[in-house]
Formats: sequence, structure tokens, C-alpha cells
Amino acid sequence: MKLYEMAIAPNPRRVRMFLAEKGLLDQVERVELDLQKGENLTPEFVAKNPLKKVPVLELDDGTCIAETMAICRYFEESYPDTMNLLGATPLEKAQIEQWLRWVEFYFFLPTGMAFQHLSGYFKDRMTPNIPWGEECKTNIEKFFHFLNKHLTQHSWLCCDRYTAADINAFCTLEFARVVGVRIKPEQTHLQDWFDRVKNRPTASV
Ligand SMILES: N[C@@H](CCC(=O)N[C@@H](CS)C(=O)NCC(=O)O)C(=O)O
Repeated sequence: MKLYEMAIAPNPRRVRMFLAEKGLLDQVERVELDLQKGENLTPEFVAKNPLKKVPVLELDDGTCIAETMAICRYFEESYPDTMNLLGATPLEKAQIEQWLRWVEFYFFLPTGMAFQHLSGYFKDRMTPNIPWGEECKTNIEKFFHFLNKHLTQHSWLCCDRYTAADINAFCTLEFARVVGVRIKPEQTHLQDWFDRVKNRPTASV
């Protein structure tokens, strides 16, 4: 299996951390693309993912799966004896899904938009809108506040254990540093949770 990615990009990192927790990172051959140079825009890559994004998982028979959580789902279902990260019961599955969606829509999306609109990284393929980037930064800060409040009562985002929701929030929080949003000194619960995730060996993959 091949995993098309860019090592420094946040979505591929979510997949790598997920695989590392399951002990499956060695199951994939990693193929590095330079996104800023447009290596994801070539006809060859567009044939793998018409939406031109990484990560993409290519199975040995050539089937391609795009979208971070679709790839994670593939591994969760294919290797049921590995660490469960997407829920073991109907309630856990629902709670993790709820958090995945909260993180994706209200945290990752504004972070990605702030990055794209404030950095100009992809200005060859989009028109940056700085006021929109700043508005997105405000929304990231609101989500930091929300997470810190939630973590006053919980060690992990949900299910009283480490799940894909923690992986996704952690990768997003690290991505937010790129646009200058960091944990504030008074957000001690968020900082403690961040340190708990960061100290896992799988956080450095
Ligand atoms: N919803 C997709 C988002 C994928 C995505 O935006 N990937 C970024 C890298 S983190 C990318 O490939 N950007 C290239 C571009 O926009 O040209 C997922 O969850 O995998």
C-alpha cells in the first residue's frame, strides 16, 4: 500500500499518528509530494484523487482512497485486533464521530482557511482574502477556549480514553501555531491535555 502525503502537512499527519497508534505505520510505503510546487496537481495524481488533496491511500490493486478519516476507517475495519480509535460500542462510535465533526468543521476548517488566506502558500491556485483569514483566526481562538473548558472535566476529548478525536484535535492545534494561535498561559487544562498527547511516542511520527 502507498500513502501519498507531504510530511509537514496536517492531514497526512493525522493518518500517520492513527497508524502509529495501531502499530501499522510499516504497512504503508510513504510517497512524499511537494504541494507548494503543485505535485498534487499533475494528471497522474489527479487520477488518484480528483480533488487534488493528500493524503491518498493506494491499495496494492490500484484502488485509491482519499480523505483522512476514510483512510483511517479503512485501517480500523481492516485490522480489528489493533488499538480501537473510532469506537467499540454504538455510543462510543457516536461520541467519537461527534467530536471528529466538531474538530473538523469548527477547528480544522478555520485553521486551514487562516493558513491559506494569511500565508499565501497556495496563491498560485487561489485568491487570499486577509480579512477572512483574520476572522478564521478568531474562530480558532474560540475553539481553544471551548476545548480548555471541556478539558476541565475530562482527560481526553471523549470516551475517557485516547481516540482519533484527540489525534485530530492535536494535529489541528499544532497546525494553528503556524498562523500564530497558541495555548494561552491560563488555558492550563488544554496545555495538560496537549502535553499528554505530545508525550506519546506516536506524536512524533
Ligand atoms: N478533507 C481532506 C482535506 C485534505 C487537504 O486539504 N489536504 C491538504 C494538505 S493538509 C492538501 O492536499 N492541499 C493541497 C492543495 O490544496 O492544493 C482530508 O481530510 O483529507
